[in-house]
Amino acid sequence: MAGKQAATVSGTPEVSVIIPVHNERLILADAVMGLAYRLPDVTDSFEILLAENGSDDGTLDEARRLGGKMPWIRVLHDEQPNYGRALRRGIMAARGRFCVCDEIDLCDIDFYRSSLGLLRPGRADMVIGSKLAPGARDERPLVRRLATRVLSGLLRHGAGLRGTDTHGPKAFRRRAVAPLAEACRVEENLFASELVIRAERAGLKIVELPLVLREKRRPTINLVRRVPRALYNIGRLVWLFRVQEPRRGRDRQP
Ligand SMILES: Nc1nc2c(ncn2[C@@H]2O[C@H](COP(=O)(O)OP(=O)(O)O)[C@@H](O)[C@H]2O)c(=O)[nH]1
Ligand SMILES: [Mg+2]
Repeated sequence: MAGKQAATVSGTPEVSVIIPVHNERLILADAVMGLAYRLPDVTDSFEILLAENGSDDGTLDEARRLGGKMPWIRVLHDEQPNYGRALRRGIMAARGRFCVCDEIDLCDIDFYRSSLGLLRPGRADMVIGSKLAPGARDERPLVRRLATRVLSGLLRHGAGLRGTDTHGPKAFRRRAVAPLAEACRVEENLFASELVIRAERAGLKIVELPLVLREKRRPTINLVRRVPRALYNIGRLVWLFRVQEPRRGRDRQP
C-alpha cells in the first residue's frame, strides 16, 4: 500500500470518502485497505472518513488503530447508532473538493471512477448509484430488492422524489451539497433520501448511474427491525416536503 499511497495529509484532498460504520470490525480493515489500494488509480489525493457510532463489537478501536497508522484515515465517533447522523457528520467534516459516500460492504472503485469523471468537468453536481436505473443489476435477496422498490415508490409518490433510488453510493461537489446536508431534518435511515430530494429541489445537476450491487456480507441490521423506523421517517419526509416546505412554482419541473 505504502508505495501506492497518494493521499495528502495536511493539504486539501481532492476526494473525501465518507463511510458510516456500525459493528463492522470483521470486515473493516480489509475493506478500507482494499479501497485505499485502488483509490490512487482514480485520484491523486484522498482522505477516508470512518463515521462510526454505536458499535459494541470493537469497530471503534479497529478504526482508531487504522487511523493511527494511516493519517489520511480520520475517525468520527458518537455513542448512539444512527446512520444518517454519521453520514452528515462525515459530510460536515470532509475537506475534499468532492465527496464520495460509500458503504463498507460495497466500496466499488468503478463507481468512484465514473462519478468523478462526471463531477470534474462539471457534468454533474451529484452522482447517485441506483439499484433501479436501467442497466442496474441487484444481486441481493428478493425481499431486499422488493423493499428497495417499495421505499422508492413511497418516496416518489409521497415526498416528491424524482430519481429512482436514494440509498446507493453518492458522489458530489462538497460545496454544493454540504449546506443541504446541514439543512436536513430527518436522520437515521432516511437522511440520504432527504438529502437527495433537497438536491433535486435546489436544482443541482444530478446523474444516476446503474449499479451492479454485490455486497460483501449480509446487512448488519435485520430488515424487519428497520421497517417501523423507516416508515416513521418516510412519514416525516412526506410531512416535511408536502406540508412544511411544499414546492414553489419555480421548483416544478416536468
Ligand atoms: N455509523 C453508522 N453506520 C451504520 C449504521 N447502520 C449501518 N451503518 C453502515 O451503513 C452501511 C450500510 O449498512 P448495511 O448494513 O450494509 O445496510 P444496507 O445499506 O441496507 O445494505 C455500512 O457501512 C454500515 O456499517 C449506524 O447505525 N451507524
Ligand atoms: Mg449493505
